Amino acid sequence: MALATNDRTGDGWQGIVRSFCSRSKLALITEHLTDSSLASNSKASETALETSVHEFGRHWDFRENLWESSPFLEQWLLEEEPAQLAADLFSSDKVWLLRDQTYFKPPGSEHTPWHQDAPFIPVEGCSFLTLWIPLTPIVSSCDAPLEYWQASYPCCHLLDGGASKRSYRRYEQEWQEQNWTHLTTEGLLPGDCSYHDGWTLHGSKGHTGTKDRLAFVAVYGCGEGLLRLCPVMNLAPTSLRSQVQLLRQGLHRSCFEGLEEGDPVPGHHNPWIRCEPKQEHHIHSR
Ligand SMILES: O=C(O)CCC(=O)C(=O)O
Repeated sequence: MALATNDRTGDGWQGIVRSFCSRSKLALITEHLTDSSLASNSKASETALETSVHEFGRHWDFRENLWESSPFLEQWLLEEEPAQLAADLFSSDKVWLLRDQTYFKPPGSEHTPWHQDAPFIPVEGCSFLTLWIPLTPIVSSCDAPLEYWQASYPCCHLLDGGASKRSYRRYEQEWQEQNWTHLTTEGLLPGDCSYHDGWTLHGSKGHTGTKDRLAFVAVYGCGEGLLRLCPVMNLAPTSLRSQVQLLRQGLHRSCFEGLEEGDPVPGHHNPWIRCEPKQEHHIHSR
């Protein structure tokens, strides 16, 4: 396993790992994930979060917590390559699985608006790490690579929470003018992956390529914290506050069902990984 990139600037933390998983194994995972009988959440109906994502990304195949109905996926995410990478990046054995997600986008699909993951997770006191695992080659900018922007100084991004293409381009232009660092997952192949901490700004353009762009996402938490559904966000724009509230409620239902404000996290729905850290790649998020 070779770390090709490991960029830590003022805020956020991002990197790329080449060949973290063999192509043959990833092909099996892809076959499994694209099997139409694999349901999300082991629940019969769509979750609230899935509904809200579908309302925006009309063409996306967005499902979450597939591990709950698939022992094969559960083992991969808790014991094998992604789990080992999470243990290594956190340099910790106190790592648990928050969720998995599919971002399967057919040609013509909508962009993913710029966002940070941490404000949407209803937890205080834990660090979060997202592994973005492409199942199809990200050959060019047409294949909707995941993109990252990092300021060279620590700052809190109070984005307006808008999902329009105009807002996406406006931010991109602003950050370019301010000489922020821009990173892209263009060039990643199945078997490679990209990772970011909960405070890294990321998004992806609309998919203008000709083949489906399939990405699988696993989000891990580190340490123990508390369930926090309504954080104080006095300075944030109203649109961001409502988006945070909506998504925290969605995650409450899909990942922390039965827990109440202030309860300890991880709860009984959130499994610990079964790996010890082997390599030192420290991740420190807040
Ligand atoms: O693949 C995408 O377009 C979005 C993925 C994402 O937001 C994430 O990995 O946190």
